[in-house]
Amino acid sequence: MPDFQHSALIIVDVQNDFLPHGALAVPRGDEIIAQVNALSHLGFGAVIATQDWHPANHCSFAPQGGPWPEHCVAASSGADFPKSLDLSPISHIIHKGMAQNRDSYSAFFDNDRVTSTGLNALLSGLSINHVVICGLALDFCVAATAEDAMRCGFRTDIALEACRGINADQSALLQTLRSNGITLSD
Ligand code: VGL
Ligand code: ZN
Repeated sequence: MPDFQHSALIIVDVQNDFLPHGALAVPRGDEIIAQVNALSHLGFGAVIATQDWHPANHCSFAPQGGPWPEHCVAASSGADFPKSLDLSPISHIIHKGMAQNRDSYSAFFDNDRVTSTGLNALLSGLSINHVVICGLALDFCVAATAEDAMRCGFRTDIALEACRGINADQSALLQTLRSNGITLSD
């Protein structure tokens, strides 16, 4: 059992655009929502939810030369949490990817590895030393969040049953995460 008082749950990018029929749908992404809702009621000291929150002309979008279809435009319905996600246990919401000229996969830092979202200071201020991460997509924003959580000194678990990835084969990724000290639980 984790020491819940000093543990935070980080729910990464459970947003309509990453669910089936969304603009950047993660296969079977909807299957995690019941698991996420169960985790969020376990009594974590903080429950953080992130939202990918891009300006309309974000550099990650294909028309701007980026790798992704337009998704999660700030305050659009695609950026909303799905109705099935229980918002009541969520203590803090972190928006990321708001700068036009750089992306932010991680909940902690932009992809420049410099600009902070403030999550590290927020968790440290709450005496959190352990994080459990779940959400979408395992191979992008969940993995980047877990790697940064380790770098920031948190004991870091990924709740695999409450994650789905974009790529079909996650085995190399899981090996890398494990070798970086991240605990994969199910
Ligand atoms: C994500 C691609 C682009 C994610 C966000 O949440 O994993 N992936 N923006
Ligand atoms: Zn994005």
